[in-house]
Amino acid sequence: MNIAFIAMSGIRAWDSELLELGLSMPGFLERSQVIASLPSLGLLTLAGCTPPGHNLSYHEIKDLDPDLSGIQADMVAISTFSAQIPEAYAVADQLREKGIRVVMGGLHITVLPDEALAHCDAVLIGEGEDVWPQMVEDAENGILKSTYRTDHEFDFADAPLPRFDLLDPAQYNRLTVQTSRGCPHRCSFCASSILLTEKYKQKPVAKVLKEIDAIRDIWPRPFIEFADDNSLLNKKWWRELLPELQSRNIRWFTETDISVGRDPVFLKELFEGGCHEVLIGLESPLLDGLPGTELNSDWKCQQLDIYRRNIHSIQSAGIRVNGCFIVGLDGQTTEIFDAVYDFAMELSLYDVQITYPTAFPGTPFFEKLSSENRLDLPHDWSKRTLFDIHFDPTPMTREELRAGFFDLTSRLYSDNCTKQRRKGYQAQRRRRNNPKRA
Ligand code: B12
Ligand code: SF4
Repeated sequence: MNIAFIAMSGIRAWDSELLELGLSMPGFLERSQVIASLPSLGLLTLAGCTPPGHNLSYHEIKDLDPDLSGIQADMVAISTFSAQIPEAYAVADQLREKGIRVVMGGLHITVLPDEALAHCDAVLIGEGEDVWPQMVEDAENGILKSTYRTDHEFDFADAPLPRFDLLDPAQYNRLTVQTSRGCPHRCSFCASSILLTEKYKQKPVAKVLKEIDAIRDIWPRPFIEFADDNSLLNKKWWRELLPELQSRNIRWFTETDISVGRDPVFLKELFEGGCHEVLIGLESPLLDGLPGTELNSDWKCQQLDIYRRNIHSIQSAGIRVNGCFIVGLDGQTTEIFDAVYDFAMELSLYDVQITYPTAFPGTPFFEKLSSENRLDLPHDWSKRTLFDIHFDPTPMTREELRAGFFDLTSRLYSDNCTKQRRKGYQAQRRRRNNPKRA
């Protein structure tokens, strides 16, 4: 069969005033450009476990003609998150009208498979690796079922090599590798791979290196983004990987939690192993909004006291922190805007990300807002962008939240403020021990 993989590429946001503002903010624009051009690792992974004998092609939706004439396939696999789901369904409808079989999967479809089945021939609920080969075989034999479901945890020891060779590397400024899936925490709003797995599981180091080497075959000096929920928890595992990354001169970025700042020795090893930046969900610099955010043990509340110390340790070690704040959490008042601004400036956060709370389907946060009748109805999944308000906040009004968000955006991402934060970061590094990268 000819199988085409279609990724709903790009980032989404609908608030036109915010977009206009963002376009004049160097800091905002910079991050959007970096992240807008990442390929879908989910699809490349499926391509990697497709049984032999099929012709595979990978497409970003932004590169296809509106009539989808570039897609000549027997079957199309679409991966999408919530924000692009209406577009993805429109693409699926269009392809089916042409007589092409369409299958869908991913985080949104896993939660709402019946919604998707109105637009495609088959859905996959859960992790893809173990079930995808069966879906392909069934499609080939004309016995494709409508619903497939993973009934056990996928073992990362069997992880396939994603088909990076299907990409045109000139289209991307970084590529992703997944080292782990899941997270030991349970944040009420989290719609990441904790929706796919109960466990925190890691790929064998040798598999990760194989993926990195496959990327180096198409791109000699790549920048890697580890597409994990919470990467840096298992130091023993990283101590195996880091020297290998160092010897390959790999530069990388990842997402983790604030606990990484506790151990200066580990931070030094991370720096030497090519870690450039870590994205950390700080959520709030004030206690307001934090209680009840992490559902296992209110972990995020307990960490607030160490935010300053740990961020300072990480940045002093030469690793940039991208601090992420959610403004508009229940309990936050308009004080939150100045608090985030002051915190980012005081700590000289190299990068900052501010987003609205977002009710992704399948999350406890969604259930809470829904039971309190605070969500805009009917559900418009396209507003689940992190940058569009789609619920009634409390105690702030929507107007206060939006106005405060705009004001904070224009202050935080202004040229001056970005320069000042980055100058502060450089000073932190110099003051510590002036580390030089290998
Ligand atoms: C890398 C990343 C991106 C990249 C690349 C996106 C892409 N095209 O894949 C960039 C930076 C572009 C990005 C952008 C956005 N992202 Co993003 N991103 C991630 C991140 C960190 C990792 C995703 C990843 O690569 N996972 C690894 C792969 C292997 O897993 P997977 O995709 O789930 O695929 C597996 C299964 O789901 C399944 N599967 C997936 N697709 C399909 C399709 C078929 C047919 C089948 C059978 C199976 C299947 O099989 C795969 C193997 O098991 C996650 C956080 C996380 N840790 O999950 C957020 C995350 C996915 N992003 C999120 C969001 C909100 C966005 C944006 C909407 C933000 C915005 N305002 O625009 C945009 C839009 C994304 C887009 N255009 O697709 C949310 C999505 C939540 C949701 N339910 O919608 C997440 C979970 C983070 C969060 N804040 O909670 N993102
Ligand atoms: S720490 Fe991050 S990845 Fe883990 S559950 Fe919370 S939001 Fe999700």
